[in-house]
Amino acid sequence: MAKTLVIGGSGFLGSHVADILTTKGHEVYIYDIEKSKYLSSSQKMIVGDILDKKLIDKSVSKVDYVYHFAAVADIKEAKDNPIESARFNIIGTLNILEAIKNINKNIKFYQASSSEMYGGKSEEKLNEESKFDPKSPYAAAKVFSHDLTKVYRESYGMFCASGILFNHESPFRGETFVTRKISRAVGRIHMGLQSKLTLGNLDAKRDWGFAGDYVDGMYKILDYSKAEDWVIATGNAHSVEDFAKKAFNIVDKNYEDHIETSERYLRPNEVNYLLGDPSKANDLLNWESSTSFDELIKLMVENDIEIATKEKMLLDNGLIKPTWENPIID
Ligand code: GDR
Repeated sequence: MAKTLVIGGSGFLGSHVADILTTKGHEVYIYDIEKSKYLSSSQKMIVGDILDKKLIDKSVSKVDYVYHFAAVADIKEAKDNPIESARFNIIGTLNILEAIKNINKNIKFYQASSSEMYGGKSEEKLNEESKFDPKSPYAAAKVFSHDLTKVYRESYGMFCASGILFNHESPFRGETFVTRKISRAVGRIHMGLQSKLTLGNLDAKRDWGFAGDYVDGMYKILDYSKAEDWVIATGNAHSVEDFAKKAFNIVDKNYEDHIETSERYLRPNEVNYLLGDPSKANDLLNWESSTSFDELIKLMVENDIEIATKEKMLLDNGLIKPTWENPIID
């Protein structure tokens, strides 16, 4: 049975990957600073810091595959705490690669690279050869880890692959990310629990796909005959405004009646436009994103209407207090 370590496996993407690997018959070890909320009975949990070299070594020595997601993934949080974030987002990767190099060079390694590395200045379709131009400490750290993955691949003949994921969303997305922030608000507005939603730059465009589809892409990346870099994206870009408009349409509301904008959510060095070209993964991995933009919005909004319905019931029964006029903080 294949043994796999998912570092950062309690997080959004890591827990999705841990799940699919478990269903594919892998023995899964989740490594994270906190216990996974989604831990299943067959998965093993290792609670530890990515900088704990001894524990990383011990954990790596048990497995055949390592997926590395541990990072401060919230771009604002990484900007506000750049030194703390760099510990995870830079040194963490180095710790894992060193462990694999020293313990067993046959272990296959997956690096979670990000479309943020491109910087998003132009409207070109971005592929594996496109130039990086990071705009935040988060993106700069991702470029470092991406390059390091290539260095270990080329210097030591290790199987080190990177998946350059464009924005990946699902009902499990954290509530501070814009798609979930919108779908949560739509659910609550629909149930009469809030009236306004405050956002930042409505013109920013992203290539948004369904995280469930992308997990399959990541699996295929380590299953491929060679370690390479891979863009995982839908090939379509939409604005934040498009997302909001469609999300409010689902509950027959006009987004313009509910959305306000505030400087508070604007980014100093904004990434305006990100559009991926997934041709290489389509052709060689036989992977493609199968959930459309409209389907993605629908599944997120429906999930959040269900959550808001439960909240309304608790409120009506006096079990929670109505403190949520504008509930999403950042
Ligand atoms: P992103 O995701 O930064 O692309 O990174 P996010 O959803 O935070 O922002 C997308 C775009 O929406 C604009 N925006 C807002 N963003 C937030 N969070 N809140 C708002 O109110 C708001 N209003 C407008 C942003 O300015 C931005 O342009 C995600 C993360 O998962 C990264 O870890 C990952 O690497 C990339 O996707 C791919």
